Amino acid sequence: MKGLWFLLVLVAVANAERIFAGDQVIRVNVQSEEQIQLLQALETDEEWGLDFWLDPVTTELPIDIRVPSSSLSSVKEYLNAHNVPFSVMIANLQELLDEEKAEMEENQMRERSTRSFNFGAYHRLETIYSWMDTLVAQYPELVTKQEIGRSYEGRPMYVLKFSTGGYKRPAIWIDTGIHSREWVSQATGVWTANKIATDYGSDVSLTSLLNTMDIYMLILANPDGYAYTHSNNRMWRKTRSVNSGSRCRGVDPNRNWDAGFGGPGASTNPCSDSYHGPSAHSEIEVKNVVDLIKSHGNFKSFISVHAYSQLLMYPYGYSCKDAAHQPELDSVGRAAVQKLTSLYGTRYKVGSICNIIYQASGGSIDWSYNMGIKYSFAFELRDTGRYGFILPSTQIIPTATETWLALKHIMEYVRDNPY
Ligand code: BHK
Ligand code: ZN
Repeated sequence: MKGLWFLLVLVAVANAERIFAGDQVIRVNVQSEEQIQLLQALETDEEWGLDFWLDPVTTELPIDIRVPSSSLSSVKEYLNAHNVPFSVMIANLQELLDEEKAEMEENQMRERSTRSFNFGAYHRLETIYSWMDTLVAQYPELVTKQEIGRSYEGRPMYVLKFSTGGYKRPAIWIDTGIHSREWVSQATGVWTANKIATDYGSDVSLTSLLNTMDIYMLILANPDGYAYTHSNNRMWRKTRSVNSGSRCRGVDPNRNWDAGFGGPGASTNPCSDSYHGPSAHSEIEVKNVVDLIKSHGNFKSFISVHAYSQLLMYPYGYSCKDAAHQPELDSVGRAAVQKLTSLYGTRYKVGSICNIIYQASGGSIDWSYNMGIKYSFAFELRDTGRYGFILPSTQIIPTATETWLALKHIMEYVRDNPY
């Protein structure tokens, strides 16, 4: 009898959703290299269990850290003792998460009773996958769904292909959600796919684009991670693969590409959120994309969408040297951001990954660029840290709408500048 109870409790604990009661997200404004090193020392400190939302790398950017409630006083004492200024961005993370969950559940009920899909809401994986079938059914002449492989845990990975015909036309790649907790990325992917389908035939420029080019969208680039953010841990970023010899799971799928793999700006520690994995393309989710891009062979643009910080970046991340096409990429990026900003005044920074955030090796757009896909870009969507990864769903449509202007600019430029 006792054994049975023990088992039940074990199962409950194993499947329990992580709560973040009393956790705070603090913003640290470091003022020197020494202070950065002080923070870096805490990155893999297991005792305090800090979760860096923005990494400690330069003095030019804020560092956002989720501090577990149990470590709050120690962390604040530590920062004060070293004269490191900080402010509290999110005073009680669980409160935000509870609101987010309640909103999702309310919306789910509404969607079920009205048989509709709300683009201004966050959705679970199953809902997004069944919405994809609706979109394909609505626009069968334009949209097809293609399984590019399975995730580590066996979930299908679906690409939406927008094509009006032809064989391997020059194509544009857009992936969202490679980091599972960056929810506005996947939500923007869903909105954007719908936008492309509905505007084809009425938006003259998009129509001309789709008459000569294809667009591929991978909305859930990290399906296991995404499912896990709903079921167990809202703050999960990596894949869910088992790391041999470690009790920590997952690889950072944006450190796993064969571009400066294992270099600076990636971790060798399987417990780190930027763990690069045992080898390049070890993650099946990354390998599936690599195989599709290689076998297709005619991608002209590769765009990867993250959140948050409001940045538009181009290669390189693994090196701080200028890419061969730096001036052109910079001017395309600046023009794209100008369009984005014109809608609601949202401000973006433009630059190479290494120059505007930090050196980061094994990133997807460095790989695509080195594969010869010149127009390789990465977005970091809203916001700049007020809500961070927990961006309220009221901001999904405004974020997607402004981002569309930038995406469209890049795509039109690619159409008008064949190479
Ligand atoms: C984006 C693209 C390529 C290399 C780095 C980045 C920054 C991104 C990351 O991989 O560390 C930051 C991030 O997830 C938050 O979206
Ligand atoms: Zn990311």
